[in-house]
Amino acid sequence: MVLMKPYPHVPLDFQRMSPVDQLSASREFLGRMASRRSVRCFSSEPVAQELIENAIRCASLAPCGANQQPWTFVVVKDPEVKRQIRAAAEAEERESYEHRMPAEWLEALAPLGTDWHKEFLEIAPYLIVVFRIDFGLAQTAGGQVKTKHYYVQESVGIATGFLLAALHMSGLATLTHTPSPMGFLSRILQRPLNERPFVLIPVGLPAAEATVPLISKKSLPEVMEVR
Ligand code: IYR
Repeated sequence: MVLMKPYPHVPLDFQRMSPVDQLSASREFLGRMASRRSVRCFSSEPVAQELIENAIRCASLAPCGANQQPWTFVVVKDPEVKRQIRAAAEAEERESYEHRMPAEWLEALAPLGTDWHKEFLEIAPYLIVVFRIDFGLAQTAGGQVKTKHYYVQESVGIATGFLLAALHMSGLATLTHTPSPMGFLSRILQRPLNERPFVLIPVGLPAAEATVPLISKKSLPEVMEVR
């Protein structure tokens, strides 16, 4: 086996903050993130593409296994492609809600009031489809060879968290949508065989009449333990 040479090391660029500034930055970020909600009712109003690009740049800075960056973010704005995605998602979701989802799952979802209709897939100005790259494809003299990727699920999950936070901090509404199964996204978006859809994120502004379910989140003592 041929080991790659180690990267050269450079000084860390780290801005030390005063404790006072740290606290205020931490509280401000918490305050902004606390208002994030999953939105299912979008306005078709356009939003600047740079907001989407900056959020994806932010997502692509996420820490990841062996720095392999095993993700592709496909941005869909073409109405015809959005129409195809909605039609395919609704066909799968209808089948799921009517035949595939067990009673226990339907019961867990009942308070959210979701069903197979997914108008938001056509109405939101952008859909970001996150793909995970399960393995690399390297060209060698002997042809194409697969290279192993590490912690793909964790890495793409972290990047998606960065993406959702960046979009929210830019004043945009999002939904983490996982129509199941999602294979139609690979076909419609013509992705290579080493990529699999991870999550479909409609992005835009909420409709003026948007409502959200009145849910609560667990308190700090419920989610944190200090020892
Ligand atoms: N994918 C379906 C069902 C669904 C599943 C979960 I878990 C949710 O948190 C919400 C919905 C749908 O999008 O309707």
